[in-house]
Amino acid sequence: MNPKIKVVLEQAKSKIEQARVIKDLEQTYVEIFGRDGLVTNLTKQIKDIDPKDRASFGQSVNSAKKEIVEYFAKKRSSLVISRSSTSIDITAPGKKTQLGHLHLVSQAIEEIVDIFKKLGYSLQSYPEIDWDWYAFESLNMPKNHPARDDWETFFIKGDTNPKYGNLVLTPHTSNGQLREMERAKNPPIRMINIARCYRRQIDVSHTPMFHQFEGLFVDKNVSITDLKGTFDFFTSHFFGPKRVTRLRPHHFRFTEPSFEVDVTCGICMGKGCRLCKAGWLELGGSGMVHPKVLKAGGIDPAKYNGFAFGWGIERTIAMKTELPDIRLLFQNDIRFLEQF
Ligand code: FA5
Repeated sequence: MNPKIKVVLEQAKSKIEQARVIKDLEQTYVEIFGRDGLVTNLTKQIKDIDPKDRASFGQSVNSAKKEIVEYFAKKRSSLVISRSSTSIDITAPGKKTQLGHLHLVSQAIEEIVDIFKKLGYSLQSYPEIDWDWYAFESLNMPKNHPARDDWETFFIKGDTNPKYGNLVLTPHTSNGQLREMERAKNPPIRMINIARCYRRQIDVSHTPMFHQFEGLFVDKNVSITDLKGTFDFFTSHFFGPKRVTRLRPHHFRFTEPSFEVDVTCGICMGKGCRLCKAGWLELGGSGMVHPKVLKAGGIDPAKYNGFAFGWGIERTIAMKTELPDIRLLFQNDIRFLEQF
């Protein structure tokens, strides 16, 4: 190699070698390939070389250029690697990992199940899409009965069974009553069925999808005081010992007698306020299981009787936390959910 080219090559390499950070390397590039750079000046000399040596001089300049460019590339990647390995600032504060928690509805479900387990109830799961027979007919609500209107049901087109009728999105968890009687066959029965329910309703206290918990107790000589005692136990454990229940006569086709269950308002404790008006908030429906329902479930009403109840989880939460609108539970607003 021509000694001039060799000198430039060595100078260029040594300059590149001295670069400590990428920025130095950019400056070095200008010094080598810039307008007045080492290699640029070498290239300018080609025209002054004796014509017989010019070609080989030119080729040597080119191969020196190539070597320098490769040298640059190597140096650049070594600087990038060392930059990334030294750029961790171990004194910087760590990023806080956000911890989630169970949704309010799931928390309430766990709490409710725990309370009823203490009374010997077992949790069962029954379909959320079920036959008309389980949702209505077996519950003493024959086809075209006006009582069905209260449930504002979503019907599923297509599937019809000669014995069981249409498929519906269950409007309440009471379909679990018959299914549990069929499963257990013989009393005693103590069941809790928690499931999603669907109705064509939406406002501050109604959502088209909500959760209910259904309780069913069947045994010999069950009385209304057993039913009332069960509600008092639930209320004092879920809402606290200061709140009490009352039964208000009502009508359901599948219980006789039937009651609405009220709990004293958590704000005024029964005195009456803007939220509750008269001191009480409605928890749900209940009653002594109708003999026709027991019969439909294969249980002899002459030997056994029992009670059933069905309450909305979202409304129960609203009554505990003084929620003004149950739709908040399904809007997934983190600012709301974080509060629980
Ligand atoms: C029933 O659904 C009966 N199956 C309850 C029952 C079971 C009575 C067993 C007797 C024996 P009702 O339609 O009132 O009853 O609903 C019960 C509760 O479900 C209501 O008190 C309310 O808490 C809740 N609920 C009803 N519809 C909605 C809705 N659209 N959104 C939120 N909660 C609702």
